[in-house]
Amino acid sequence: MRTHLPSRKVIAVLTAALLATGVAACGNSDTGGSGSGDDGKITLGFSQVGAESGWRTANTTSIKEAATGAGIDLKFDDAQQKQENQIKAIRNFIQQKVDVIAFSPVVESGWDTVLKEAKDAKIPVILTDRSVDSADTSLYKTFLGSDFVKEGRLAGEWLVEQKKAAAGPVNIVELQGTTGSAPANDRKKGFGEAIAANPNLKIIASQSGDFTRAGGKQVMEQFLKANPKIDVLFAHNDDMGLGALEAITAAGKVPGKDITIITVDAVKDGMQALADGKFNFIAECSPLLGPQLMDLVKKVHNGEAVPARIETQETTFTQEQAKEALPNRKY
Ligand code: GYE
Repeated sequence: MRTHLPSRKVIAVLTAALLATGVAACGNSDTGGSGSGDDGKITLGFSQVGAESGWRTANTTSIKEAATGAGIDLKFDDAQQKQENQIKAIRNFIQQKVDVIAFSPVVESGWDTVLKEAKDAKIPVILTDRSVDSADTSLYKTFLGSDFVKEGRLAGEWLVEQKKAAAGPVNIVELQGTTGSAPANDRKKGFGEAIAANPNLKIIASQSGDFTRAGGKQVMEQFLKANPKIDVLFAHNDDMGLGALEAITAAGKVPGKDITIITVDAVKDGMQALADGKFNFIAECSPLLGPQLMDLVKKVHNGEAVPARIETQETTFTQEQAKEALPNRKY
């Protein structure tokens, strides 16, 4: 048997590899380092759902700007709409000993274990935008966000009023948000409860478009193929409604006229479609949660008591109201 001494070339390759790992570890400031201390700033680990919609983009901007404004050191992670990525990000934040963790849970279920880990590490958790269905509410300090059931109900009540004179069946198709997410579950519930007031109003098809334009377009194409008579579309967000517009136009129908379109969010593109007469009604959902979140971060970090639930203030828009509001719309 011959023993080999490492050649010069091998040593050079090994050194390069070591250097590369070293550089990567230093350069990865988003996931490395420790919590507060060095500069006295509060460190907030925030796990965002993804970048699936105009709402989400506005929400991310609001959070980043508010953190900078409040002098909070933000470690931001984008989970690309995957729960496993959010769990990983939260575990990273725990390891880094951040001061506070906030996140917008992509789905409602399956958080108890990781939330318990944060609690054991004595890191307070704030839920923003979406909630979890954990029975143990001591796993988080507060939930800041909208009342999604109410949004669905407002959308449904508007439709009931519009169609009160309808003599025959009104066929509704529903584009649901991400399966298992709080806004999809709750908007469906609120809308369904409201339209139960008129037995003529029937949901004939309901499917997830994952809160994206592409999803909305694709599912609407299927709806149109399978159902010759569609009177109403209820989309759980503007983006899916905007995607559906393309499918509706391609099928030779006039959105806003042949098909009444109701959405949720009221982001700029949605409001534009409403002002243009392509959408008929929007229930607002505000993404501007950043300033309130940073306030809460400071309070829980100081050990101050905070309300268990903080609800966002919202309204609704008709086509006329959208025309008025559009010039001043920030997102
Ligand atoms: O309506 C949708 C986004 O959780 C309220 O998520 C949020 C929803 C919003 O993708 O556009």
